[in-house]
Amino acid sequence: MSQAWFKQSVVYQVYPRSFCDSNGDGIGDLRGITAKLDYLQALGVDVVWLSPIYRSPNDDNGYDISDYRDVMAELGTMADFDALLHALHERGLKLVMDLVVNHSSDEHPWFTEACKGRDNPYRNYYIWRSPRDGAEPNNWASAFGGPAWTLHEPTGEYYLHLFSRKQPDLNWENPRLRQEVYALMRFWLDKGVDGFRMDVINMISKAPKLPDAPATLPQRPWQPPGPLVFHGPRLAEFLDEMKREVLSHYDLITVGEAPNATPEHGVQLTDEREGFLNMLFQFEHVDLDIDPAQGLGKWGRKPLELRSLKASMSRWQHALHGRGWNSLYLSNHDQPRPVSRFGDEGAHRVASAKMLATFLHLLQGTPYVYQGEELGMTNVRFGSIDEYRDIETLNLWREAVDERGMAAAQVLDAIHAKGRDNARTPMQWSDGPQAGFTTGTPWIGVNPNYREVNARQALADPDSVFHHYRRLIALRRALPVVVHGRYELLLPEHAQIYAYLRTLGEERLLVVCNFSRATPRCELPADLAFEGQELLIANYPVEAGEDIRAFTLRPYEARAYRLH
Ligand code: TEU
Ligand code: CA
Repeated sequence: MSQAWFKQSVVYQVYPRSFCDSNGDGIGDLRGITAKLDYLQALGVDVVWLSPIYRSPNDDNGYDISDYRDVMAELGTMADFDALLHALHERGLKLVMDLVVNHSSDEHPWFTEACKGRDNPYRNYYIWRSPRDGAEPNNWASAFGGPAWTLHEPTGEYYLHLFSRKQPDLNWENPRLRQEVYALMRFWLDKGVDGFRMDVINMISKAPKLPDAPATLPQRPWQPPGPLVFHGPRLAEFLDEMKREVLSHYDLITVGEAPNATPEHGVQLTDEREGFLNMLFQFEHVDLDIDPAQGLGKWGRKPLELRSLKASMSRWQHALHGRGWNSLYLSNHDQPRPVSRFGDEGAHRVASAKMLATFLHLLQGTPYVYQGEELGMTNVRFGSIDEYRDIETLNLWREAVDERGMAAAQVLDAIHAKGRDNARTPMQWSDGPQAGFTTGTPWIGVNPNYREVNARQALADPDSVFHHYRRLIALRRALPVVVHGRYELLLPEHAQIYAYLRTLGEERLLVVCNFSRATPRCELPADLAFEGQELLIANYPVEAGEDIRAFTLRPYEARAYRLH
C-alpha cells in the first residue's frame, strides 16, 4: 500500500457560514477563516475542507450552486479566496473544496436556459419527464419532504430534484454536462486547490427508467427512492471518466459522500489501483441509531447499541485494509454533535468527547474533525422552530406539525436530537458576546453554553478536549502503526467497552474505550500476550505500571497503550 499523503493527513471541515464573521454582518466568511489559521495550525491538522463557497441563493446553505466559478457574495470575493488559499499553502496546509454536482441551483444559468423550451440546448442538462396520468412521473420523495418532482408549467414537464425543488438534479447521462463538470473541476484545480469532497457522488447514476419505489412508508404519497438513486449502473463508468479526464492529472485528496454505501462499494470505489476516489463518507455507523420501523426516516430514533457500532466499524476496517481507504468521522454539518449523540453533555462532556476522539483517531483511515468537535461542542435546544434555519428541519416541521398534526413537542424533541442545525450554530471562540463569532447578529443563534465551551478556554487548559485532539493528531504522525497497522477487534461481545488492537510488524497499539457512564471491568483476552505497556494517551490520570490485564474503567474512560 502506498504512503500517499492523504493517508497521513487529518482533515478539518469548516462550515464557512458558521465559522468566523470578519465584517459584522452575522455570516461567517473567507476572511474570517484566514484570520483563524493559527488556531488550525495549533491543532495540527493538515487539510482544510470548506463546505460550498460558490455563488448560491442558499436554499440549502450553498449546496445549491448558481455559479460554480464564483464566490458567494456573503462569504467574500475571489480575491479573498485566493488570499486564503495562499495563506494555507504558505503554512503547508492543503485546501479541499466541496464539489456539488449531483444537482445545481434552479438559479444556475444552465437551468434558467433549460426552462426556456424543450428544445433548448441546455434542456438535457437536467432530468425532465412528462406527467403520468396528469401527475408526478413516479412516487419518489424528496429528501427534504414532498415529491422529488416539480412541474415546470410553461413547458409542461416535471423536473427531478432529489433534494429541494431549488436543487434540480443534473443529468449525468448527458456527456456535454459531464464535460462541463470536468471543466469546472479544472478551473479550481488549476488555481491550486488540493482536492474535492464530492457531495452525494453515488447518486449521479440512477436506476434507468426511474421506476416507482417500493412503499416503505405506509399511507404516504411519496416514497424514499432508496437504492434506485444510489450506485446506479453507470456510476463506475462516470467516475472512471472523471478520473481519466481530471483526477489522474493532479496530486489530490478526494472523498466521495456515499449514503447507503456498503463495504463492497467502498472497495470498488477506493481500491488504490482499480478505484476512482481516495475514500468515501459512508453512513453505516451514523445510521445505526435510526429506527426505520417508526416510518420517520432519520427522525425515528433508537439508542445506539455499541456492539452494532463495533461490528460496522470492524466490517469497514477489514474490508478496506490493504485494498482501499477509510474516512473516519462522527461529525459533520449534517450530523448532530457526537458528544450529545454518543457521549454525555453533562458531567462527562469532556471525558466522553475525548473518548470518542480516541476511539476514532486511532483507527485505520483519514480522520475528519468538524469545526467545534475539537471543543466538545454540543447540540443546541432552541425553544421554538422560529430559531431554526435548516430547510430539512423547517420542511419537517411544516409537514409533520402543520400538515399531519403531530405534537409540536414531539417533533421539536426529534429536531433537538437529529436536526442539522445542531452542527451549524456559530463556532464558539470565546465567552464574549456572540461567542466571539461576530460583532453583529448571527444568522443563527449561538449555543448558550458558549461561556463554558469555547476555544479561548480550551487553548488555555492543557486538559481540554482541544489539546487531547492535538495529542491524538501528533500520535498519528509519530506512530506508523496508526496509519498502516492491521485492525483487530477485542471483546466483541462487551456492551460498553470498545477495545481494539493495531499491529504493524512488532509494533502493537491497544485502544480501550468505555462508551458508557458505567464503570465496567475490562478483562483483556488471555491470548493477548505482552510483557509490559507504555501509556500513550488517556482522558483520566492513570497510575504508571498498573496491571491492565484486568482493570476497572471510569465513565467514558479511554486509554491507548503501546504493548511490549
Ligand atoms: O448530504 C446528502 C445526505 O445524505 C444528507 O441529505 C443526509 O441524508 C441528510 O442531511 C441527513 O439529515 C449532502 C450534503 O452534505 C447536505 O448538506 C446537502 O443538504 C445534501 O447533500 C444536498 O446537497
Ligand atoms: Ca461576514
